[in-house]
Amino acid sequence: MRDPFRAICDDELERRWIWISLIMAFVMGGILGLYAVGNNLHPPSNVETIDSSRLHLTEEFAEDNLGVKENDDGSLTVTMVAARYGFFPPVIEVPSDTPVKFRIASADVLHGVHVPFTNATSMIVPGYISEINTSFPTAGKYSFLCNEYCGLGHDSMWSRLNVVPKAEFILVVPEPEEEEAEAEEDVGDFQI
Ligand SMILES: [Cu+2]
Repeated sequence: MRDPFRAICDDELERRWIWISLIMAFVMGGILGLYAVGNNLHPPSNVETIDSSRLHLTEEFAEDNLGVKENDDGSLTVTMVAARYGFFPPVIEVPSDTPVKFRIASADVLHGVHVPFTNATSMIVPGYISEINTSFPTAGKYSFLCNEYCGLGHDSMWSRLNVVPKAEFILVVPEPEEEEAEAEEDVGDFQI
């Protein structure tokens, strides 16, 4: 077979290296493809914009509304804010074998999220809401890591994800009435 690179390169050794570098590029691309398919990784498909500087004024990403919520179909939605240098709320608890949708927005710069040993990974781009749809078959303590360099404190930007066995999971829903009552009590103490 005639070497197709003969037309652009006369030197035999150089042509050999062109082939070697092309083969290396294809092998590396193939490994990436196999890894992505084998680990069930998908490119993010949700395109939803939000004003990152006003997250606290939105209903969904206001501080009181962050955390785990149960949907009508039994799946869970976890709403989180990524900000230098942490994820809020800092500890999340979800049951195993249950569909979980993470909705995460950045309050400042580009962040990322990666949960090692799972397929949960995404960039968190300011101005967009990142969505990750996954479920965790194995109960345990997982780390929720930022994997995009976001500043000097990036190394310590991580939080905890506890996956508890489905039968043991109890969703704690804060009751607003109680909080109000406590607040009134506090004011009463202060006046005395
Ligand atoms: Cu970071």
